[in-house]
Amino acid sequence: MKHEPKVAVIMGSDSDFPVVKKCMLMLKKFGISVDVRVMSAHRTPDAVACYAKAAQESGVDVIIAAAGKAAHLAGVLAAYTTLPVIGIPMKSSTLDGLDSLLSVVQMPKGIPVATVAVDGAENAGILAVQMLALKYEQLRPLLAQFKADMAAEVEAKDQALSKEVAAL
Ligand code: RP5
Repeated sequence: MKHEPKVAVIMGSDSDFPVVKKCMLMLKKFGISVDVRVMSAHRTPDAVACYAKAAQESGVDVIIAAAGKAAHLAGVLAAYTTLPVIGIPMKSSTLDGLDSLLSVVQMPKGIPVATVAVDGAENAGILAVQMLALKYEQLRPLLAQFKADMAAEVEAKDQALSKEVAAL
């Protein structure tokens, strides 16, 4: 059976899903198969450990983990696997996500977590696709097109604004 690119997107709580959904949609845009799960480093630690240990064997290439507050999910997953782990620090209700950001990014040496911005769900998806493109060549032109589309959008906005300014 031909191996297809696969990403695990794990969140600490279903309350994270409205933000995490943007990551999932980004991955789907590139045709990536996504395993979306709720698991908590604190509330279901055994499930997190089991998932991380089995991930590579079950065809997962990259793990994305979103969590808020004392956000240990990405770090704990990374402790149990050699797959690359991308962490999304969630904007929390009390400290605006600074707590989550520091918990995800400040990993001790030896266990890295590639951390995106607070609530940076889309970038987590894009970064995962860029990692996958090292192995799955068919993703490379799609990433190039994605960048070209973004540039065209900015150029269109620049032209529209120039017209608006000229008319003042
Ligand atoms: C974290 O605590 C979750 O990732 C979430 O961001 C935060 C709040 O979780 P709930 O209390 O809404 O379940 O573990």
